[in-house]
Amino acid sequence: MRTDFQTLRTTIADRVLTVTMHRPEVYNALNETMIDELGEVFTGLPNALDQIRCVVLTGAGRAFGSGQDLRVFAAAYEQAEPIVISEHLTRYHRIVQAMRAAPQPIIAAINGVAAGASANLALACDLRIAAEDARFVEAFARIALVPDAGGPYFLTRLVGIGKALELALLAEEISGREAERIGLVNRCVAAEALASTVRELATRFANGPTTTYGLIKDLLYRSTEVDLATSLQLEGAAQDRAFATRDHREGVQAFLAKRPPQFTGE
Ligand code: T3D
Repeated sequence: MRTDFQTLRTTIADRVLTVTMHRPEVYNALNETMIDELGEVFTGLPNALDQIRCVVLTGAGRAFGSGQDLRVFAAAYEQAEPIVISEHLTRYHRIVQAMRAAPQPIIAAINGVAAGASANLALACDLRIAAEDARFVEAFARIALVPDAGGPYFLTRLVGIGKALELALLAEEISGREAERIGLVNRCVAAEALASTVRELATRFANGPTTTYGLIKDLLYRSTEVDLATSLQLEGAAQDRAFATRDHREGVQAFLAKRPPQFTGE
């Protein structure tokens, strides 16, 4: 995976890829380059399993991200050829679909404000850890847009339709603590503990059964969309595949030998 991105900083350490959205002067607003670079990183994950077994997505400076760069919109209104937003959105959809398809667990480390499409990219991650001073805002209605970038799908599933409507219609900020209380984030921690909390989780995932994690992700996400009978079929098919992994055998052998398992991700 290349590392010479214009709008991202990426590092790989101990099989954890950290992706930092890096336009701090505009709170990491998503311009075309950043959207496409994120798409490139996340679509590359299935082919990088030997190097990367967990991903952390975060923002540089004081924000996780402020959503779509609104100066790009303002410039687009002036163009003779109007942009078709649904076409533009497919570039966000590429990121969201790739996050969901990646076998590696993806953690959002929410270090500050997360607004609009940036908030919704955090929702598309598998786990969210927020700093106490993080803020979330489904900012879309403030500029008379509907939530996008996967927000309608993930927001309703994470907090339920009632809270999702409140967040989307009022477009008011909520704190990291409130986000934890309503289930929008998994954990809210003191700002100074964010990096160490995320590192601990990421290390755990990077040493875990990655193929099985991918099966778990796929099974649980798909189970939110299907009836019981279909979910039971899906779990059978997924368990056949998990049962055939090296890591499953290693897990059982380690249990019987009373030693910690050494998972390779296969
Ligand atoms: O197909 C498509 O692309 C459609 C997709 C749409 C997806 C969307 O994301 S729509 C929603 C877009 N985002 C917003 O509407 C949020 C706009 N920003 C804000 O409401 C606030 O900036 C924040 C709540 C995020 C943070 O507020 P605050 O008071 O802490 O900071 P600030 O002073 O407003 O912002 C700091 C700087 O970042 C400031 O620059 P300056 O004045 O110091 O030079 C501000 O202009 C800049 N900034 C913040 N958000 C954006 C931005 N610049 C460009 N685009 C932004 N979205």
